[in-house]
Amino acid sequence: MASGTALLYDEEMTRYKLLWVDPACKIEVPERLTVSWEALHNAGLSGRCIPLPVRQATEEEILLAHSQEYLEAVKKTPDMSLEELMTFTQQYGDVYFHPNIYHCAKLAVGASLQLVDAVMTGKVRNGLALVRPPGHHSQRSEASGFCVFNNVAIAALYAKKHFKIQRVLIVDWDIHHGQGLQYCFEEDPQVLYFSWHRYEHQRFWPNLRESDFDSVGKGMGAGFNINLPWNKARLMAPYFRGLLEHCDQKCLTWLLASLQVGMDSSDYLSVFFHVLLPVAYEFNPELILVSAGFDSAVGDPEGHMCATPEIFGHLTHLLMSLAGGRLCAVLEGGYNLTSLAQSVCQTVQTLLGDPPSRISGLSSPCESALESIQSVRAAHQQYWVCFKNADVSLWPDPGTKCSRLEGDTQAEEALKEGEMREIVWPEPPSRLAPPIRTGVTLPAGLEDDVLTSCFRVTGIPLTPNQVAKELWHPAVPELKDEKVLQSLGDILSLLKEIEKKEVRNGLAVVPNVSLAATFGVQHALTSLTDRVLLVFLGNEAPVELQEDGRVMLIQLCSTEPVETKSKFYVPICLKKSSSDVAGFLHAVLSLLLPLAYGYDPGMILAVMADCSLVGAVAWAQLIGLLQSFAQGHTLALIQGAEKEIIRVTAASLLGEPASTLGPLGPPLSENVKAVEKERQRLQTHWGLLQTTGEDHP
Ligand code: Q9C
Ligand code: ZN
Repeated sequence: MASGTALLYDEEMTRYKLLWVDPACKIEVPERLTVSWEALHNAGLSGRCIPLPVRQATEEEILLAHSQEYLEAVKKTPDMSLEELMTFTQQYGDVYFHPNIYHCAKLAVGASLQLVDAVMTGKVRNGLALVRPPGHHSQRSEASGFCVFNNVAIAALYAKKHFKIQRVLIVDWDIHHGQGLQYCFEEDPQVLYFSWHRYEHQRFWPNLRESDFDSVGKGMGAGFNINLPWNKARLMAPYFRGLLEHCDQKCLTWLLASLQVGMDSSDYLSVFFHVLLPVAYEFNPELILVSAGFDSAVGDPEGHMCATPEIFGHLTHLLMSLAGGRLCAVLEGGYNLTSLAQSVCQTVQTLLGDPPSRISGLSSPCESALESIQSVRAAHQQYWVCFKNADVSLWPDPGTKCSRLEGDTQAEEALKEGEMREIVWPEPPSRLAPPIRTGVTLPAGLEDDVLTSCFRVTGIPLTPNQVAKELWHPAVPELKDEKVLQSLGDILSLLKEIEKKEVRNGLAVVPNVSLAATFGVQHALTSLTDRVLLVFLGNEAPVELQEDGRVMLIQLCSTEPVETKSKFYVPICLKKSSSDVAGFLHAVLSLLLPLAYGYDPGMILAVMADCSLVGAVAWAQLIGLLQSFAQGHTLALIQGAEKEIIRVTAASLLGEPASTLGPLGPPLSENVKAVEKERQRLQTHWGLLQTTGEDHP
């Protein structure tokens, strides 16, 4: 299994800049690369990566995505005078040329290809290419939006050509629409392009009709182009103008600080849960390329969004469960140097395998985001079975648009300067990177190469009285069993190691999983955290839940559970779930992950009571995804000792990418219905479960 994170960077790519006055281009500066590189160095992250040399792309490689005429034209730029450069630049939109940009553009493509090579040959698991100029706006015969050659497009075509792969997923989380990527792949069913972008009903650059949700791809590529437009109007024009007129500077500053001007982490995660991830799992990519623009982070002068840099750690982590972990991130935009550097660090630290930070205070996506989610799901329901079973009868016709909100450009201009000075956000907390990651207590005789990389923890001897005290229950008959008592000592020992930060997560094979889970929850609540998420696969719910919210129980079972009104108890009854992998995945993506993000647990107990409920690969995927939460503090408890389950659980806890789920068929419709019923019951309590706007419940 490939391991290691590649980092590609060459100082040469800082050696070009804007040589004349152009307000549209002044934000694209060489410091974008130097601050990112220095931040990685200062955080001790670049030292943990595998440095790979950057090379120039060959002409043949550039011609994979560009025309000969365009290449010949760009080739002449190193010899142009300042005046000639300015004239050459003028034929394109929002881009500039410099005598050294051709050289840098060849390095940017070459770095992306070196990264693809290293990942596809298994030299590394994943990586990031820190490059300038960016690529996703550049087209076959056109430079655009600071981009000269389309780094990611060429990388995808190169991967298809040299490694004979048939499914590449491109995730473009830059705040602009990568129209160059869309044009390159819109007829290609082997490359799935996903982009979210600030759109504002075509008022935002590049102002293209084809950036809307109804551009789904063409011909054979229909369904393989997914656009998620962000349409929130930032200023409610008449209302805001009135306020401005009666406002002094101080009042204005306060007003701006309290205004939510863009999408936040809740909006981004909702799109991942309800649009991108379901399609991505169904597509089953062999490689993921990320057009990693960080102008979608807070503080950016282009994006004006509100998502904090920590979110990129999570977006990265959510994608790392796909394609066997083969992920290549290539820098695109990002113009607030502080926000950019922090976001780059968050991304790289997740690629390296450290658990993402906890994200607190997530709420619901905003109305406008919900409307876009709903629209794109409706537009794509004929192409993807994951959208097919949901009730779409109430969805708006994808052809109908909501009324265009009038922006007030004058007010916007007046505000820009002051606004950018005001945006502040807390520095991301330093993340946990314990030296040893997975503690195990296992029965003897279970030797395996995966398990040897775990840290063997010795159980703490317990008396029935000590256990009874912890459980607040004087007489538990099972405690007479020596093995049961010993397994509780194992759990106690693992939890203490986690508390000491000696290990991040743990695995125990236990004879009585219900008692073990109850004991684990109680102990975690006493000494580790005030919120435990218990993910329980089995028919007998183990703990008696209090309504105080200190425990959330998500139970996957095969028998009909009792009706509940609790927002902390989520029973999901799945029929034939071990064969209906698609149904299981639907439950995980549309219910479990949004709930867990909303709940923000400090500890996770993942309990496998009944191995017949779900296959080893699906379970391993779940364990991998759960590492997004609680700083990776997961305790996995398994009843019985099915060797394969133990092995894949340990591998996932160690951070190895789970095997892919393979091509997914349609989920059983009764399972989709069961999930939908719970989702609807809970969506008023847990906003990340929502998929539809208020007008279309
Ligand atoms: N207000 C990338 O992020 N428009 N390109 C600038 C200035 C062009 C962005 C308008 C933005 C291009 C890779
Ligand atoms: Zn951008």
